[in-house]
Amino acid sequence: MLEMRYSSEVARARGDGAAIVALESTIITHGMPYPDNLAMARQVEDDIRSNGAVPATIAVLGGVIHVGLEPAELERLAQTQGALKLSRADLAAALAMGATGATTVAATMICAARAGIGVFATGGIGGVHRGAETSFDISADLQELAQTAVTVVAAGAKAILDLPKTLEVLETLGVPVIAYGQDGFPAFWSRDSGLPAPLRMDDAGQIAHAHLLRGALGLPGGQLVANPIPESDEIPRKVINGWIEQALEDCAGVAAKEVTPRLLARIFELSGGASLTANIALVRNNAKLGAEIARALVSQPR
Ligand code: PSU
Repeated sequence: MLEMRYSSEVARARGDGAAIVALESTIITHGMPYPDNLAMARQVEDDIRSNGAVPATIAVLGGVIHVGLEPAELERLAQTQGALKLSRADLAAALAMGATGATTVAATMICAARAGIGVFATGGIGGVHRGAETSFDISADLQELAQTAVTVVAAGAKAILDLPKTLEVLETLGVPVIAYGQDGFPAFWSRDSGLPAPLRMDDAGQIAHAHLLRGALGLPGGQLVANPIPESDEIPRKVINGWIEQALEDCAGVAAKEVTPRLLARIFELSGGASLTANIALVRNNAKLGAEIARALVSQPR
């Protein structure tokens, strides 16, 4: 009843037991403008290949979950105007309706887990929005991390969010938040948020081992690996914070699924494109670490 279509590259990798890294598609359709989004998506796939793993970009095309997109499918999706943004709540309905849409972190985790893929690389997860105490706007990504066993590599949570509250909710949900190679929790465009990360690991093998041990313990849910943006690509916190404040002001009144894409687009304008350059650099950096973790995962004894 549930059809999952695999790209030829991913089908081969599954047959061979090779390392696979899942990638989301909302970042392509809602996170970046065309044609930068297409260039980024191709580049990130190549980064995974050159680090010894196979990329599986996940999306829903014509009511079918695709795990891995053929080059022409990726090109078409990157140009699709008004593609749906599919999260946990929308996925089954979109399949039933034969819709085409991009998967968020939450929906990508669900599809990756179904396909037996344990590692997923993205830019930044969704989280608790500023003012959530009145708007109740909390991304479904957090609940997903609590229940679906996929290790997600991100540059922390997007700095447009309320980061202390995001960390609190992750703690409540029992989600391990592991900073990679530093003590602080990264803030997407900047290396440090000023907040300590609950856990730190410096080794991809250890992260893969912890992923398997959670399974052995019977714990549901995944891990958030918070990988700081490379130093040469970061935007200082003071600088990005000015643009974030302005964007929040300009986007007042925007609600629900629209909030994150609208804020990202406004910060892109205010920064003269600098936020996009940093965003692409951090996703590529996460893809590289994702490939290392995926390789460690397939080589560890179960
Ligand atoms: N990472 C990026 N850009 C993005 C996203 C992640 O660099 O646009 C997307 C992811 O799909 C994530 C979503 O799930 O933003 C968060 O949306 P919301 O806050 O509405 O849950």
